[in-house]
Amino acid sequence: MAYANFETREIHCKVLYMGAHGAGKTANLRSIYKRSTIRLAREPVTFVDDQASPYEFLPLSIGQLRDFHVKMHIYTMPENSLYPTFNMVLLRGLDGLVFVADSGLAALQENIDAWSHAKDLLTQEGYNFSALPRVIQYNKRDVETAIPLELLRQELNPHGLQDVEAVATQHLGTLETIQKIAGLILDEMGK
Ligand SMILES: Nc1nc2c(ncn2[C@@H]2O[C@H](COP(=O)(O)OP(=O)(O)O)[C@@H](O)[C@H]2O)c(=O)[nH]1
Ligand SMILES: [Mg+2]
Repeated sequence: MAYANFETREIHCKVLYMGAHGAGKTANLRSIYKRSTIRLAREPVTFVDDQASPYEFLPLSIGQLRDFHVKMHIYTMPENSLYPTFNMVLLRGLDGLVFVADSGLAALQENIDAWSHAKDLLTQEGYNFSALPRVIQYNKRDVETAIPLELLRQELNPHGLQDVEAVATQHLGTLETIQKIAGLILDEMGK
């Protein structure tokens, strides 16, 4: 849960990136790191689960809110992890969720399954899924087989959540995604 430390004048919040294997979670973290101006870490931290599906962490400063410095703790969770207890720990105290989808046609079913899996995991952990700040990112807009945006929206975003088009490997849409989720979280805190 987001918290404000009045002594250090910091607000901390926790965001998790989920999505099918290969959708671009790692590419997002790398891009955010590369494009962020205030760095809190030397690079994203990788927790190797197996080489192909790492968990990652990146602390990020996202600026000032009145006289508070807002810090975001960003994690990625690999799909199909062999460590359910690790997932449980990562899921504790979430303030927001970013779901990264691969826009390529061949990945559609995997995206749908991963999105439904994300919902199940969060619900099992006691979250009211529909009340949690969520942003959907349609990544890999550059691939030849990219599904038209409106169709992707129909499949993955019937409720009209905030969404962003991205090409993480070209740093397009990655910071915008963070800004959107941060905006939703801070709105929520303001309530
Ligand atoms: N063409 C293209 N490739 C991407 C994009 N984002 C990620 N990739 C590639 O897709 C593969 C899987 O990305 P990765 O970030 O490791 O996916 P993860 O499993 O969700 O962490 C890698 O080879 C990336 O370079 C993108 O926007 N466009
Ligand atoms: Mg990854």
